[in-house]
Amino acid sequence: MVSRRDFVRRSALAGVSGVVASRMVWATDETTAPPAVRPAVASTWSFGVAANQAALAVLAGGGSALDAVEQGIWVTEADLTNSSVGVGGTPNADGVVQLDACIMDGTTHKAGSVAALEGIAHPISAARRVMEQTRHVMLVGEGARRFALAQGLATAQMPTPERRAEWEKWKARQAAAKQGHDTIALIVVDAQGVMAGGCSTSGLGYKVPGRVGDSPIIGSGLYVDGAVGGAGATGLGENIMRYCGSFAVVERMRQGMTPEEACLSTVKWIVAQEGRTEGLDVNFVALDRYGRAGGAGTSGGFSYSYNAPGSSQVTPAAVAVPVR
Ligand code: SD4
Repeated sequence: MVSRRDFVRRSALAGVSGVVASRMVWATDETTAPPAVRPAVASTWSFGVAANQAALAVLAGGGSALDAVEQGIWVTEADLTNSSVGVGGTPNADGVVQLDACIMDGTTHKAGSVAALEGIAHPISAARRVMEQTRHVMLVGEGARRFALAQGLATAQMPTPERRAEWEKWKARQAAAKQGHDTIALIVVDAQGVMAGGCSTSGLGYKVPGRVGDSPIIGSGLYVDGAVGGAGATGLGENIMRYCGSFAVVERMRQGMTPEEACLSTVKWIVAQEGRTEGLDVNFVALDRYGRAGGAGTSGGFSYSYNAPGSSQVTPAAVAVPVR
């Protein structure tokens, strides 16, 4: 039996050693640290540049890293030409748009998430409200929708007429699921090194109603640890979530890999497990706490966007070598 006094003393000692240990790690780390470029924002695909710029503007105006993530992703969610995110998203097999999103605070490791959310214009804001206004991490379906409405979040008519027409054509043909490639995952590091990230998607086009992909799953579509960095995913969620892909990338950065090395190593690991690159469609973007970005994927066509004050780049991601 541990007496109360013992317990208090042990806890205090554990607390002290915890502080010392983390300071030691910090000190060692800082001596070998690369020069930091902060603030910086990285996100999936070339359209991420507009979201990144909005995020940087929020930081420049004194907003927090979380504000920057939310406002950055708003830009993509409001873009009707983007057929895989927000209001312009592609519906499921029933013709209903079901949106997935999540957000994560790299400092506290708090997270919020919504899945299969219908009729709400900005699922990233619903995810943030889940994180900040409830004691939960994830809300789905009708419960998520009712929560978002109670929070006063804006509604939107979905699908758009264009997506509806596409869905009708698909329905007539009953073709294979539409392979959309527009999910946004966005990671921010502010000038002080505070990190946050978010992810938003309508998921795989014409999916089975109720299907949830990697994007709203913490550790799969997104993971942020402010002491290390953050990562986000895009591609075929079924192949990302079975490997906790974004968490795997962050853990590799924790072991000392650069963001690009960590993304590539994770993709190679998944490719090796699966014994194929064909049909895998697994892609990651990562940003570390020094503001270095990187990306890798199986698909070849994947690129990621990086923005910092005075710098805007769209970089084709490294591609994993096919298994022979
Ligand atoms: C999903 N990963 O729901 C998402 C889709 C995606 O680019 O990223 N498309 O599987």
